[in-house]
Amino acid sequence: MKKFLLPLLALVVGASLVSCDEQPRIYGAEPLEISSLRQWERVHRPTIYDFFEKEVYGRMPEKQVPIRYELLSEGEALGGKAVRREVAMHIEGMATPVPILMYIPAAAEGAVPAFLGMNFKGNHQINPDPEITISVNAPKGEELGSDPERGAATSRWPLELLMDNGYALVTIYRGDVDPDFDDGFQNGVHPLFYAEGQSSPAAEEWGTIGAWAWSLSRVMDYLETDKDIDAERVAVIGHSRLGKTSLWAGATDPRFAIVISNDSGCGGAALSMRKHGETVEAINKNFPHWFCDNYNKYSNNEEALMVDQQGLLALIAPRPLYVASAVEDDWADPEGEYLSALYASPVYELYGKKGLASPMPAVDSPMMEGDVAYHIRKGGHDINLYDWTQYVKFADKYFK
Ligand code: GTR
Repeated sequence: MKKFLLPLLALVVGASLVSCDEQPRIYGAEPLEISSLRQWERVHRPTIYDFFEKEVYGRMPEKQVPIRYELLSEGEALGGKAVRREVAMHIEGMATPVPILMYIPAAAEGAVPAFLGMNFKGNHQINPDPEITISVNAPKGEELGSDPERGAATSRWPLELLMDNGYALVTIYRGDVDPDFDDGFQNGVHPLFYAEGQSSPAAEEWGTIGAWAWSLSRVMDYLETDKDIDAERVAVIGHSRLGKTSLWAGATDPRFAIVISNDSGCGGAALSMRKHGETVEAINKNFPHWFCDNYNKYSNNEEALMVDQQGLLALIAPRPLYVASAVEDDWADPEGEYLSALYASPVYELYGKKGLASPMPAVDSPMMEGDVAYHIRKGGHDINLYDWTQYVKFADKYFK
């Protein structure tokens, strides 16, 4: 008799576990109150992940293309504070390699943690360092990329701060992966993945943000082989459209140990259903190549979204997340960015992590006691020393 009892018990327990699984639902722009971690991981997370893949950023290809990494140059930089390294990422089929630019603290003993982020205007614009190779794809006429000047974006990349605090910086130029204009996906990485006869991504396949995020993962593949970088301590960071990119990279690749979104706004951290500042319609109209085709369904139809952008942030849990805004950046809806991080917080709490506190903090009063951090600083749409100072502090909590 006894020997029948045990399997019977297992059957009953098993059945009740299955039957109490919550069903996926329309989440809207609400706090993600899920009854258990198990429900989150088994039901809600996969559903929400699937939604962002098929309806927002588009699915990345399953197919792999051969990628080879080649050391291009190495030398002392920043008056001896850093080692500058350039590594070419040769993606088979691409006309030009993607140069990875790295600054590694010279004083480091052993592998260091790093910040990895894409730049807007070309590697040579992040610092006046005359040894940085000029990005060949930083063309005239491309939006924001027309200025060939060395060091033009120095204020966005505080290398001294990073070196002094023991962090490496790793960056690539967005235009080397997928140029930031709508050409029907004929240039950049997309064509490498077309099936026979295909000439543009299907409605649920990746747009430009998806391609950029994918490329950050390919940089991560390289970092895992670089003995000077501790690949388990890499924070992915981005500003604005590249903040949308860092969030999607963080959601799709769990190797990013910290995820940082600076002024990412619509299609990034901000809630879309508030329709404050940039709307889904505006972003799809002005940047038709950023998202997948399916995202057009939500132009002027935000209520139809299964979940708002808090769902994207929750996909990053339990890894530390930092969302930041700027007071004058109303187009990116600071309050919507804050609320989104707040509404993702219950998922962090399921993992025993500390979510974001309420109410929204005052200007220049970063909230980083928990694992979901937020600040709103004075000034406009930009990433500056103030922002980076907070990100270094936050990273120190986990990486030091
Ligand atoms: C704006 C766009 C935003 C933001 C920004 C940027 O024009 O409306 O979504 O991404 O560009 O990337 O600087």
